[in-house]
Amino acid sequence: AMLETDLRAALGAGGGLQLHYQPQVASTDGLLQGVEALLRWNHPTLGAVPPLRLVALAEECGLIRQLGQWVLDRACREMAGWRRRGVRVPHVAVNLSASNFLDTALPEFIGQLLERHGLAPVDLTVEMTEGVMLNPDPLVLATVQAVHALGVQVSLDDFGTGYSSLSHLHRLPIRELKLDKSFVQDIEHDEMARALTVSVLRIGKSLGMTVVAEGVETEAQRHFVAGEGCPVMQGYLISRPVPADELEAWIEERS
Ligand code: G
Ligand code: G
Ligand code: MN
Ligand code: NA
Repeated sequence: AMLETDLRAALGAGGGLQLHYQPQVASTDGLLQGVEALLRWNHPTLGAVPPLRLVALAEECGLIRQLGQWVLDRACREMAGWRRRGVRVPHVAVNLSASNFLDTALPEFIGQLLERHGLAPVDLTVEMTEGVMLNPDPLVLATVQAVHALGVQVSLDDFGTGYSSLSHLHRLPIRELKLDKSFVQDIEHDEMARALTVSVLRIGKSLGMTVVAEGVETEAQRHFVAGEGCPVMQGYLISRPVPADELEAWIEERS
Protein backbone atom coordinates (compact mmCIF):
# COMPACT_ATOMS: atom_id res chain seq x y z
CA ALA A 1 0.00 0.00 0.00
CA MET A 2 2.91 2.29 0.74
CA LEU A 3 4.38 1.57 -2.69
CA GLU A 4 1.02 2.29 -4.27
CA THR A 5 0.96 5.71 -2.60
CA ASP A 6 4.48 6.36 -3.84
CA LEU A 7 3.58 5.33 -7.38
CA ARG A 8 0.55 7.62 -7.36
CA ALA A 9 2.83 10.44 -6.25
CA ALA A 10 5.43 9.56 -8.88
CA LEU A 11 2.80 9.71 -11.61
CA GLY A 12 1.95 13.20 -10.41
CA ALA A 13 4.59 15.87 -10.11
CA GLY A 14 8.25 14.92 -10.22
CA GLY A 15 8.18 11.75 -8.16
CA GLY A 16 11.30 10.01 -9.44
CA LEU A 17 9.93 8.46 -12.61
CA GLN A 18 12.23 8.91 -15.57
CA LEU A 19 12.78 7.63 -19.07
CA HIS A 20 16.15 6.48 -20.31
CA TYR A 21 16.80 6.16 -24.03
CA GLN A 22 18.74 3.53 -25.92
CA PRO A 23 19.97 4.26 -29.47
CA GLN A 24 19.09 1.97 -32.39
CA VAL A 25 21.57 2.21 -35.26
CA ALA A 26 21.78 1.00 -38.85
CA SER A 27 23.99 -2.09 -39.20
CA THR A 28 25.57 -0.79 -42.38
CA ASP A 29 26.75 2.70 -41.43
CA GLY A 30 25.96 3.08 -37.72
CA LEU A 31 23.59 5.98 -38.35
CA LEU A 32 20.97 6.58 -35.66
CA GLN A 33 17.61 5.11 -36.70
CA GLY A 34 15.68 5.75 -33.51
CA VAL A 35 15.69 5.41 -29.74
CA GLU A 36 13.78 3.17 -27.35
CA ALA A 37 12.40 4.74 -24.18
CA LEU A 38 12.87 2.61 -21.05
CA LEU A 39 11.19 3.38 -17.77
CA ARG A 40 13.23 4.02 -14.63
CA TRP A 41 11.94 4.58 -11.12
CA ASN A 42 14.32 5.85 -8.52
CA HIS A 43 12.31 5.28 -5.36
CA PRO A 44 13.17 7.70 -2.52
CA THR A 45 14.00 4.89 -0.06
CA LEU A 46 14.07 1.63 -2.06
CA GLY A 47 16.34 2.94 -4.80
CA ALA A 48 15.97 1.68 -8.36
CA VAL A 49 12.78 -0.32 -8.86
CA PRO A 50 13.07 -2.66 -11.89
CA PRO A 51 10.66 -1.63 -14.66
CA LEU A 52 8.91 -5.00 -14.81
CA ARG A 53 8.25 -4.77 -11.05
CA LEU A 54 6.93 -1.26 -11.55
CA VAL A 55 4.65 -2.36 -14.41
CA ALA A 56 3.35 -5.28 -12.30
CA LEU A 57 2.68 -2.91 -9.41
CA ALA A 58 0.82 -0.52 -11.71
CA GLU A 59 -1.29 -3.43 -13.03
CA GLU A 60 -2.12 -4.50 -9.46
CA CYS A 61 -3.29 -1.11 -8.30
CA GLY A 62 -5.15 -0.11 -11.45
CA LEU A 63 -2.57 2.48 -12.49
CA ILE A 64 -1.37 0.85 -15.69
CA ARG A 65 -3.37 3.22 -17.89
CA GLN A 66 -1.88 6.24 -16.12
CA LEU A 67 1.60 4.73 -16.35
CA GLY A 68 1.26 4.12 -20.09
CA GLN A 69 0.01 7.67 -20.58
CA TRP A 70 2.85 9.06 -18.45
CA VAL A 71 5.44 7.22 -20.56
CA LEU A 72 3.86 8.31 -23.85
CA ASP A 73 3.62 11.91 -22.71
CA ARG A 74 7.18 12.07 -21.40
CA ALA A 75 8.64 10.45 -24.53
CA CYS A 76 6.74 12.83 -26.82
CA ARG A 77 7.72 15.84 -24.73
CA GLU A 78 11.40 14.90 -24.86
CA MET A 79 11.14 14.16 -28.59
CA ALA A 80 9.62 17.61 -29.18
CA GLY A 81 12.51 19.14 -27.20
CA TRP A 82 15.08 17.38 -29.38
CA ARG A 83 13.30 18.63 -32.49
CA ARG A 84 13.34 22.20 -31.21
CA ARG A 85 17.04 22.02 -30.44
CA GLY A 86 17.90 20.42 -33.78
CA VAL A 87 18.95 17.08 -32.27
CA ARG A 88 18.33 14.52 -34.99
CA VAL A 89 16.35 11.64 -33.40
CA PRO A 90 14.39 9.89 -36.21
CA HIS A 91 11.76 8.42 -33.88
CA VAL A 92 11.12 7.36 -30.31
CA ALA A 93 9.78 3.89 -29.42
CA VAL A 94 7.66 3.41 -26.31
CA ASN A 95 6.89 0.09 -24.59
CA LEU A 96 3.23 -0.46 -23.77
CA SER A 97 1.87 -3.36 -21.79
CA ALA A 98 -0.85 -5.72 -22.98
CA SER A 99 -3.50 -3.97 -20.89
CA ASN A 100 -2.68 -0.63 -22.50
CA PHE A 101 -3.86 -2.14 -25.79
CA LEU A 102 -7.16 -3.13 -24.14
CA ASP A 103 -7.83 0.57 -23.61
CA THR A 104 -10.00 1.58 -26.56
CA ALA A 105 -9.28 5.26 -25.82
CA LEU A 106 -5.54 4.74 -26.45
CA PRO A 107 -5.56 5.78 -30.13
CA GLU A 108 -7.40 9.01 -29.36
CA PHE A 109 -5.01 9.74 -26.49
CA ILE A 110 -2.02 9.23 -28.79
CA GLY A 111 -3.54 11.37 -31.53
CA GLN A 112 -4.12 14.28 -29.14
CA LEU A 113 -0.68 13.85 -27.61
CA LEU A 114 1.05 14.11 -30.98
CA GLU A 115 -0.92 17.22 -31.78
CA ARG A 116 -0.18 18.81 -28.41
CA HIS A 117 3.55 18.23 -28.84
CA GLY A 118 3.62 19.17 -32.51
CA LEU A 119 4.87 15.75 -33.59
CA ALA A 120 4.10 13.70 -36.69
CA PRO A 121 2.78 10.15 -36.26
CA VAL A 122 6.00 8.71 -37.72
CA ASP A 123 7.94 10.31 -34.86
CA LEU A 124 6.45 7.69 -32.52
CA THR A 125 6.62 3.89 -32.47
CA VAL A 126 4.77 1.72 -29.98
CA GLU A 127 6.24 -1.61 -28.96
CA MET A 128 4.02 -4.45 -27.86
CA THR A 129 5.48 -7.63 -26.50
CA GLU A 130 4.98 -10.71 -28.62
CA GLY A 131 3.17 -12.42 -25.75
CA VAL A 132 0.17 -10.19 -26.48
CA MET A 133 -0.38 -12.21 -29.63
CA LEU A 134 -0.44 -15.55 -27.86
CA ASN A 135 -4.17 -15.20 -27.59
CA PRO A 136 -5.00 -11.85 -29.11
CA ASP A 137 -8.12 -10.22 -27.74
CA PRO A 138 -10.29 -8.66 -30.49
CA LEU A 139 -10.08 -5.38 -28.57
CA VAL A 140 -6.30 -5.48 -28.79
CA LEU A 141 -6.42 -6.11 -32.53
CA ALA A 142 -8.83 -3.18 -32.98
CA THR A 143 -6.64 -0.86 -30.91
CA VAL A 144 -3.51 -1.83 -32.80
CA GLN A 145 -5.33 -1.21 -36.09
CA ALA A 146 -6.48 2.21 -34.88
CA VAL A 147 -2.99 3.18 -33.69
CA HIS A 148 -1.65 2.12 -37.07
CA ALA A 149 -4.38 4.13 -38.81
CA LEU A 150 -3.02 7.24 -37.08
CA GLY A 151 0.28 6.59 -38.86
CA VAL A 152 2.11 5.45 -35.71
CA GLN A 153 4.33 2.43 -36.28
CA VAL A 154 3.82 -0.76 -34.31
CA SER A 155 6.77 -2.93 -33.32
CA LEU A 156 6.67 -6.47 -31.94
CA ASP A 157 9.03 -6.75 -28.99
CA ASP A 158 10.86 -9.84 -27.68
CA PHE A 159 10.12 -11.63 -30.94
CA GLY A 160 10.81 -15.33 -30.78
CA THR A 161 9.86 -15.75 -27.12
CA GLY A 162 6.10 -15.28 -27.25
CA TYR A 163 5.11 -18.50 -28.99
CA SER A 164 2.71 -16.47 -31.11
CA SER A 165 1.28 -18.24 -34.06
CA LEU A 166 3.00 -16.88 -37.13
CA SER A 167 -0.45 -16.73 -38.70
CA HIS A 168 -1.25 -13.69 -36.52
CA LEU A 169 1.69 -11.78 -37.95
CA HIS A 170 0.09 -10.88 -41.22
CA ARG A 171 -3.21 -9.96 -39.59
CA LEU A 172 -1.66 -7.11 -37.68
CA PRO A 173 -0.19 -3.93 -39.18
CA ILE A 174 3.25 -4.56 -37.71
CA ARG A 175 6.18 -2.66 -39.13
CA GLU A 176 9.05 -4.07 -37.12
CA LEU A 177 10.19 -7.22 -35.31
CA LYS A 178 12.61 -6.99 -32.40
CA LEU A 179 14.70 -10.12 -32.28
CA ASP A 180 14.83 -11.03 -28.61
CA LYS A 181 18.16 -10.56 -26.89
CA SER A 182 18.14 -14.12 -25.57
CA PHE A 183 18.91 -15.30 -29.12
CA VAL A 184 21.45 -12.59 -29.84
CA GLN A 185 23.32 -13.38 -26.64
CA ASP A 186 23.75 -17.05 -27.58
CA ILE A 187 24.88 -16.43 -31.15
CA GLU A 188 28.54 -17.11 -30.43
CA HIS A 189 28.01 -20.44 -28.70
CA ASP A 190 24.77 -21.90 -29.91
CA GLU A 191 23.99 -23.12 -33.42
CA MET A 192 20.26 -23.06 -32.63
CA ALA A 193 20.43 -19.36 -31.68
CA ARG A 194 22.15 -18.61 -34.99
CA ALA A 195 19.54 -20.61 -36.92
CA LEU A 196 16.66 -18.85 -35.14
CA THR A 197 18.24 -15.46 -35.80
CA VAL A 198 18.50 -16.22 -39.50
CA SER A 199 14.89 -17.46 -39.53
CA VAL A 200 13.54 -14.32 -37.86
CA LEU A 201 15.48 -12.18 -40.33
CA ARG A 202 13.98 -14.15 -43.19
CA ILE A 203 10.44 -13.81 -41.81
CA GLY A 204 10.91 -10.08 -41.34
CA LYS A 205 12.30 -9.62 -44.80
CA SER A 206 9.61 -11.63 -46.53
CA LEU A 207 6.86 -9.74 -44.69
CA GLY A 208 8.46 -6.36 -45.44
CA MET A 209 9.24 -5.63 -41.80
CA THR A 210 12.33 -4.07 -40.28
CA VAL A 211 14.18 -6.36 -37.88
CA VAL A 212 15.98 -4.86 -34.88
CA ALA A 213 18.51 -7.11 -33.14
CA GLU A 214 18.30 -6.40 -29.41
CA GLY A 215 20.95 -6.89 -26.77
CA VAL A 216 23.98 -6.71 -29.07
CA GLU A 217 26.89 -6.73 -26.62
CA THR A 218 29.89 -8.04 -28.55
CA GLU A 219 31.65 -7.42 -31.83
CA ALA A 220 31.04 -11.05 -32.81
CA GLN A 221 27.27 -10.66 -32.32
CA ARG A 222 27.31 -7.41 -34.30
CA HIS A 223 29.27 -9.08 -37.07
CA PHE A 224 26.90 -12.05 -37.28
CA VAL A 225 23.61 -10.10 -37.34
CA ALA A 226 24.99 -7.50 -39.76
CA GLY A 227 26.38 -10.25 -42.00
CA GLU A 228 22.96 -11.91 -42.08
CA GLY A 229 21.41 -8.67 -43.27
CA CYS A 230 19.80 -7.44 -40.06
CA PRO A 231 19.15 -3.75 -40.80
CA VAL A 232 19.08 -2.29 -37.26
CA MET A 233 20.89 -3.03 -33.99
CA GLN A 234 20.48 -2.04 -30.37
CA GLY A 235 22.54 -3.04 -27.34
CA TYR A 236 25.27 -2.23 -24.85
CA LEU A 237 27.90 -2.47 -27.62
CA ILE A 238 26.38 0.67 -29.11
CA SER A 239 25.12 2.31 -25.93
CA ARG A 240 23.35 1.52 -22.68
CA PRO A 241 20.00 3.20 -22.09
CA VAL A 242 20.91 6.72 -20.92
CA PRO A 243 19.09 9.82 -19.62
CA ALA A 244 17.86 12.32 -22.23
CA ASP A 245 20.74 14.76 -21.77
CA GLU A 246 23.34 11.98 -22.15
CA LEU A 247 21.61 10.80 -25.31
CA GLU A 248 21.88 14.30 -26.70
CA ALA A 249 25.60 14.39 -25.88
CA TRP A 250 26.08 10.93 -27.45
CA ILE A 251 24.44 12.12 -30.67
CA GLU A 252 26.48 15.33 -30.81
CA GLU A 253 29.72 13.49 -30.18
CA ARG A 254 29.12 11.22 -33.15
CA SER A 255 28.01 13.82 -35.68
O1 G B 1 16.12 -2.09 -19.25
P1 G B 1 15.10 -2.85 -18.83
O2 G B 1 15.46 -3.36 -17.48
O3 G B 1 14.71 -1.42 -18.81
O4 G B 1 13.59 -3.24 -19.06
C1 G B 1 13.08 -4.40 -18.51
C2 G B 1 11.74 -4.71 -19.08
O5 G B 1 10.80 -3.67 -18.76
C3 G B 1 11.71 -4.85 -20.59
O6 G B 1 10.92 -5.99 -20.90
C4 G B 1 11.02 -3.63 -21.06
O7 G B 1 10.29 -3.88 -22.24
C5 G B 1 10.09 -3.29 -19.90
N1 G B 1 9.85 -1.86 -19.89
C6 G B 1 10.77 -0.87 -19.86
N2 G B 1 10.18 0.33 -19.91
C7 G B 1 8.84 0.09 -19.98
C8 G B 1 7.69 0.94 -20.07
O8 G B 1 7.77 2.15 -20.14
N3 G B 1 6.47 0.32 -20.11
C9 G B 1 6.34 -1.03 -20.09
N4 G B 1 5.10 -1.54 -20.13
N5 G B 1 7.40 -1.86 -20.02
C10 G B 1 8.64 -1.30 -19.97
O1 G C 1 11.76 -6.22 -23.36
P1 G C 1 12.55 -5.10 -23.93
O2 G C 1 13.17 -5.49 -25.20
O3 G C 1 11.86 -3.81 -24.05
O4 G C 1 13.74 -4.89 -22.92
C1 G C 1 14.82 -4.14 -23.14
C2 G C 1 15.72 -4.48 -21.98
O5 G C 1 16.99 -4.93 -22.43
C3 G C 1 15.96 -3.33 -21.07
O6 G C 1 16.01 -3.87 -19.80
C4 G C 1 17.36 -2.88 -21.48
O7 G C 1 17.99 -2.19 -20.43
C5 G C 1 17.99 -4.21 -21.77
N1 G C 1 19.14 -4.16 -22.66
C6 G C 1 19.37 -3.29 -23.67
N2 G C 1 20.53 -3.59 -24.30
C7 G C 1 21.03 -4.67 -23.68
C8 G C 1 22.22 -5.45 -23.88
O8 G C 1 23.04 -5.22 -24.77
N3 G C 1 22.37 -6.51 -23.04
C9 G C 1 21.50 -6.81 -22.05
N4 G C 1 21.76 -7.85 -21.28
N5 G C 1 20.38 -6.10 -21.85
C10 G C 1 20.15 -5.04 -22.65
MN1 MN D 1 11.17 -2.99 -25.91
NA1 NA E 1 12.80 -7.12 -26.08
